[in-house]
Amino acid sequence: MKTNNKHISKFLSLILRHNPDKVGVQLDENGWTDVQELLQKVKRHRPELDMDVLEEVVASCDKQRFAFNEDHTRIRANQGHSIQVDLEYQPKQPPEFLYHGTVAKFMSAIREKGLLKMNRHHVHLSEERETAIKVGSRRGKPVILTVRSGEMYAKGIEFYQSDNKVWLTDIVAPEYIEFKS
Ligand code: HQG
Repeated sequence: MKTNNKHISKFLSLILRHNPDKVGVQLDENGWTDVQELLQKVKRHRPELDMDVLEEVVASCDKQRFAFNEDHTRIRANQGHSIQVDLEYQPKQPPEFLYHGTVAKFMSAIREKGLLKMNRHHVHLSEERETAIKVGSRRGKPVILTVRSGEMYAKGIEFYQSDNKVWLTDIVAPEYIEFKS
C-alpha cells in the first residue's frame, strides 16, 4: 500500500470494524456496508477518499484487511471487528502448530487464563512465526507463543480462517500453549 494511503486504511478499519456511527453508516449482520453511502459520508472526514482510492486501498492493503462484494457495491472488513458481526466463516482444520505474538506484561495473565479474545471476536493466530513477531512488535519486544492447534482440533475445538489468512478460535487454554519457544 502506498504510505499516503495508510491513514485511509486506518480510518476504514475504524469505521468498518469498530465505530460505523462515527460517519453514520450502518453495517448489516455480516459486516457489509454500501460503498456509495460510505464514500458520501466519509467525504467530510477524508475528502481524498473516492472510488479510485478505495479500490487501490482494498487491492494493495498489505494484510488484505477489506473486501468488496462481486460488483463492488458493498465493502466489509475481513476480520478484527469489535462490534458484533457474523463473518460466516466455516470451521476449518488448522495446521499442527500456530503462533501468537504478544508482550511480556501479558504473560502472567496468559499463563493463568490462556489466550483470550479481549476486545475482538476471536483470538488471532498465524501460520507464520514471522507474522506473530510483527503482531507482537506492535506492543514492544515480542514474545512468541506456539499453540498446539492440531491437538485442540483433535479435542473438538473449532478453528476458522479469515479471508486474509488469519487463524481464529474462541480461546486457547494454557494447556495448549508452549510457553518456552
Ligand atoms: C493479549 C492486527 C492479557 C494478546 C494484528 C494481545 C493481528 C491477553 C492483546 C490482529 C490475554 C489483544 C490481532 C490474557 C491475550 N490476558 N492479555 N488472558 N490473552 N492477550 O490487538 O492478537 O492491524 O486484540 O496477546 O496484526 O495482538 O488490526 O490482538 O497482545 O493480526 O489488521 O491481548 O490485529 O491486525 O490485542 O492482534 P489484539 P492481537 P490489524
